[in-house]
Amino acid sequence: ADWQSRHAYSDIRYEFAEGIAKITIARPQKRNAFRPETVKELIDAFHRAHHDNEIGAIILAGEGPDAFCSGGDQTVRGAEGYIDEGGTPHLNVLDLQMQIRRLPKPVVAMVAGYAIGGGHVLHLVCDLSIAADNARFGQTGPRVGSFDAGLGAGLLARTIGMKKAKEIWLLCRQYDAQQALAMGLVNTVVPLARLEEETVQWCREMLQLSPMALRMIKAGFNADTDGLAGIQELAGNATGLFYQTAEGQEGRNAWLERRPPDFAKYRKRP
Ligand code: 2NE
Repeated sequence: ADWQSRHAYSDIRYEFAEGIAKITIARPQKRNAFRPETVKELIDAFHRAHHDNEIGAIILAGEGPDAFCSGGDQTVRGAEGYIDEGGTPHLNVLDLQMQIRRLPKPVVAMVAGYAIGGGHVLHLVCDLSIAADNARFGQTGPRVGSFDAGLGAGLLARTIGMKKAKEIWLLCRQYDAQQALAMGLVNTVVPLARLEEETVQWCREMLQLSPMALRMIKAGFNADTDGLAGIQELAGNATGLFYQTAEGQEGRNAWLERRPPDFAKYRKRP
């Protein structure tokens, strides 16, 4: 794809081509570990992609062949969390995880190299994961004094099953791309040289499909895991569809015209 930069950031790149946004964590010297500023920029970029009518699918990637993301930047981890340049501690990647789930467009993780720790959870929360043959997956929390007992645990268990999810967290091993494929942690594995081509092809296929149907089915997949907030997402989409009906518009019109609404003409569907 012919990527064009759409906004300049310091820690990430935000590019666009063919209705696809590509968001790339660009700290390869740290295996694309994120610091609070990185996450702040990612949240901003995902917000742009969310609200851009031209964009129908989003790729999340890491710069270079060595890593998708190695999680929180341990060099800025202070006594109270990951410290931003102003000295304030954060765990703002949890907001990013939920943002990806609530975003009503498919998000595809394009994984070359390591997806480790909080970086592993980032690929997990994406709707699809395309892995290069050099990809390696794992959690390190219990080794480095951290854990993600939210989506990092529960969504992992729902994705690959409870026993395997517990193994990943309780032993902190690494798994190669074929092992990840076998446990249903990624959708496909391709040679590193073909990673972007394959990922873009998956996005192109989704761009041929109904955006509303994709939006509804994504919300449906996430609804039970996200509880009432997940149902709210699904319900908000239903309200959006209802607004587009004559029946929904009759209520608005009646109010604007200062008359009682006439809903009698609408079918009481079985
Ligand atoms: C990712 C991994 C396995 C890569 O190993 P390797 O051997 O390919 O590279 P190396 O030499 O370890 O790393 C290259 C450079 O990147 C830095 C390293 O310190 C090294 O820097 P230099 O020595 O060249 O200056 N680097 C790598 N990962 C980093 C990180 N996370 N923070 C800061 N610098 C990093 C290997 O590097 C590794 O195991 N990395 C650590 C993975 C990790 O434990 N991440 C944190 C998990 S906790 C978390 O992410 C989290 C959470 O649990 C809950 C909420 C939010 C976040």
